[in-house]
Amino acid sequence: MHEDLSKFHQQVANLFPWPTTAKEWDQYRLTNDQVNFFNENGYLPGIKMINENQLEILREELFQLINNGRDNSLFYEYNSNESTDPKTILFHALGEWRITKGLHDVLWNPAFIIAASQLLGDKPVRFWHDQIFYKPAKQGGVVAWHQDYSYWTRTKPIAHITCWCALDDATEENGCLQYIPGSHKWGLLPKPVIAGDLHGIREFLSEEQKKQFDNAQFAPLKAGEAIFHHSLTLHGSGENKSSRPRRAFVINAFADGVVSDSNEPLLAGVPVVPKGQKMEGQFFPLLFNGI
Ligand SMILES: O=C(O)CCC(=O)C(=O)O
Repeated sequence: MHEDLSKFHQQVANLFPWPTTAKEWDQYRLTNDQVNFFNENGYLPGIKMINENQLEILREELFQLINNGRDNSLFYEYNSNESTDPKTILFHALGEWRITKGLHDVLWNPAFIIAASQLLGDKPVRFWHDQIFYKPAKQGGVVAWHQDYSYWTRTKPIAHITCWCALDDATEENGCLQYIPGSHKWGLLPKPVIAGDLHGIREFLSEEQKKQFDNAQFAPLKAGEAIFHHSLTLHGSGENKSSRPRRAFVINAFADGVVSDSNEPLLAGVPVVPKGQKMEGQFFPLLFNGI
């Protein structure tokens, strides 16, 4: 039985050096241009998050979880293959921060928490949950176009952000993320089957919105880089037909103050946060309260 690392609300392996002065924090700050790009387009690519050493540790942890994690009850969700297409594979799991030290410590990566706070409008950052997405070489499945918040309406108000972090170079060939710039201003859409038809969302879109797909942008990343997106930004990713895997972990967070909007457990195995009550406690730690 693994120790549940959700009890620890700071780094446990000190994978990421913690700044001690304001100047050290400043090196992680986004520029005004980057924040403006995010506000205009709903995403921000190319943020350096992880060095070579850290990458090696995280890839090894991922390997162990993908190969030996199935029976670990600390996962909120574990899908060896969530793809609805029998010819492809999409590994998708939630809750790895509770299990391995590196994937726990990524939540307290200064480069993540500073950027997340700025992109949330200079707010304190609270953790929602994490995810692993793994598309194996040659047969990696799609993630349908969607808005993250369409799966999260059990929490409110909308003040959520996603940080997708590449553990391999992510390219058009191996199924990197794609975005519709500005779609975070469209309002909330219905949710499609996440690992189903790539274009399932289209049945819910107006002709004008469908036209915006002509302007879809691929978001290739180098291993160790992250992309942030707003929780209403429409995004998805295609198959991995290349000879290389496409591995990534994701941190989902929100501005402190978000409350539960459900009397059901918000994540499998996590005690109920009654409707209207603030999200906090063991499973929803405050990651950053300003410097
Ligand atoms: O890894 C992918 O292709 C999809 C990730 C995603 O949808 C997300 O992080 O919100």
